[in-house]
Parts: sequence; C-alpha cells; structure tokens
Amino acid sequence: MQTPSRIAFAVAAITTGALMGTVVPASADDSCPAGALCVWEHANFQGHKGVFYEPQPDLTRQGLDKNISSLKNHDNEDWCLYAGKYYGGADGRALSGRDLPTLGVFDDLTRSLQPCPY
Ligand SMILES: [Ca+2]
Repeated sequence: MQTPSRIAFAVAAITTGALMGTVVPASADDSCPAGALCVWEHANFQGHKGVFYEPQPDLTRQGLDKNISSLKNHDNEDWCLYAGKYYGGADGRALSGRDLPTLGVFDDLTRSLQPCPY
C-alpha cells in the first residue's frame, strides 16, 4: 500500500535528478545485495558506500552522517531515513525494491536510518 507521503518522497527524488553533476568514477561500485539497504555519498550510486542490514542510529561512524545522496533498497521492507540521530527529526521513506539515484530534499540530510517501524 502506498500512502501520499511515500509517493511524494519518490517524486521529489526524481525531479531533482537533472540538477546533479555528471562526474562518474569508472570504478564505482553501484551493486547492492538482496536483503540490504545500500547508500552512497554521491548521486547515482557513486562514492563512499554503506551496506546495511541493521538499524543505524548514528551514521557518523560510517562517514555518512549528513552525506547520503543516493540509495538502493533491496530489502523486503521499507526503510526510513531520519534528519536526526537515533531516528529523530523529519523522516523519509525508501520503498522496498526502489533504487533512488537522488534523494531530493533528503540529499545530505540523513543522520540515522532503520527499517520503518510503521
Ligand atoms: Ca552527499
């Protein structure tokens, strides 16, 4: 089921895509295993990558605090991204199975993330 808020998040991610740069490292690893949420520091699955199977209350330790710019949700459930550490602040929902080359208003905003509890 899709709520209006989930749809708005996906649309926002798509509409800002044209504003992003075109620098693409040839060796970038844009893969993401089944069951994982994968995030990258740059748009279009470029740069430093994080692969998560568990909730992350503080992305500082992965070098991704306020730095995530694209993601792939290959888990079988939706993941929620939060503007605050420990799942606080504004949140956005990354739908299961969705690849998001840009994150719209959530670009460089996420400080924690977890499978959505609701
Ligand atoms: Ca970034």
